[in-house]
Amino acid sequence: MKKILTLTLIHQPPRILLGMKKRGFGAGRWNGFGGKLNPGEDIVAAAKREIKEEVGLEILGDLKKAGIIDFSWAGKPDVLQVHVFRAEKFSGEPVESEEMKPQWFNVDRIPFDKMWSDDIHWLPLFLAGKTFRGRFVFDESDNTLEHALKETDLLE
Ligand code: 8OG
Repeated sequence: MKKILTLTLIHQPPRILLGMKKRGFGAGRWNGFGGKLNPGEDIVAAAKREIKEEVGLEILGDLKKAGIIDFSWAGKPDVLQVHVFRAEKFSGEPVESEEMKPQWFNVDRIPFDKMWSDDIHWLPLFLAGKTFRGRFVFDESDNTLEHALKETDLLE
């Protein structure tokens, strides 16, 4: 079964806003903001809702699609399809929520050792303003066993 999720990173060079996930899936890792779609909700609306819920920010202007990545675990049929968005402008101040503790990082000091193991592969493309399509397979400890990643202009 394929599940669609959103992931938005707020990038204001030379800084990027990440959140420490405090509970649930991916707890203990720095990440962008996002989650599952509500029934009937479109992907961009879901991405904006999650940013508001998790870090209290209203995105100004368009969310730009940066990439689509399929994640799966070896031997398991389920696929998480994560739609990655970039945002630049927002109104409000980042606030800590039940789910996330936000912090700005300089792009030279991204805490990859406390992030999902795939991020070190695709985040450089994101930071360079590229669009990409990727596929990662993890082991049971979420280490990347295999991956494919390419720059592409064509994102659905
Ligand atoms: O609703 P929930 O908090 O479970 O959503 C999970 C969030 O984590 C969602 O924004 C998508 C994101 N996410 C994954 N897998 C990975 C991954 O491997 N790397 C990164 N950076 N984010 C991920 O679900």
